[in-house]
Amino acid sequence: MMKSGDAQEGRTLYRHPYPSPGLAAEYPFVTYDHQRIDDTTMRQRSEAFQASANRRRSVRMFSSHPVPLDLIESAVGTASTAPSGAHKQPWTFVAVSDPVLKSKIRKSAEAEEHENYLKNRMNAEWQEALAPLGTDHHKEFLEVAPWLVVLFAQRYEVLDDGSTRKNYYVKESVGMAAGLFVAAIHEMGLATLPHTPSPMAFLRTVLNRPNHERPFVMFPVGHPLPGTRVPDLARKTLDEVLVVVDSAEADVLNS
Ligand code: IYR
Repeated sequence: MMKSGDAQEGRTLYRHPYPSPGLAAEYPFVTYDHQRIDDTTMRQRSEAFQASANRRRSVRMFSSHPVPLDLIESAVGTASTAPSGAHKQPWTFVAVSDPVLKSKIRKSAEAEEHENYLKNRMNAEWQEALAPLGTDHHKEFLEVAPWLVVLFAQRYEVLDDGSTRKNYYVKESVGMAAGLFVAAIHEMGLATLPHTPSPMAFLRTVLNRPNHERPFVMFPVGHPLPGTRVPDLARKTLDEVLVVVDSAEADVLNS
């Protein structure tokens, strides 16, 4: 329920309210389902979320222990809440548990990565950046993990009559969906690794996806192998990733 004070605030802050009466007459609108939370509770929730997010690690050794499909469905459902250009939701998630298909995907990925690592398709600078992670062309996890979830970006939309419509900001949209997928998998207690075998066009053929879909990233999903090890990496500090422009800072910028 909106209090009359809030309605008043809206009238004084905005000369061009959204939606305009004309827009609301033409398209359906609903009141945003939102409950105002006090600062203390927001801090608690935010800190708990950050602490959980900060425990997430990309894992390369998965257990083969099965994971029920409904958990994958739930993560994809969360991912698909991502904001997208013109609300086109230009993504398709393909969840693979079939061992034969997983094996095919592993073989193709390893063949490409063999070229990358051993035939110098990745230059020295790139290989140097990867050295602390110790990645190589072996991708056994693609077969061991109970699920491979392949995320495709829809370059355009194909309507039922076969005509096409443009999608907008496809990479940005699909990137945000990918981030939410990673968060959802982590939050439910599973692990994943954003994996981009390069090039990965083979995924479209192997999974029989239409021409307007391009593989974007794939995610082996499962329980981490007990005792699995990850590189001892630190995350950048807030100082390194956040610039706050308050009035004092803005004075400097504007002078
Ligand atoms: N796609 C290769 C290489 C690779 C590249 C980056 I950048 C990484 O962060 C990790 C790996 C592979 O999957 O091995």
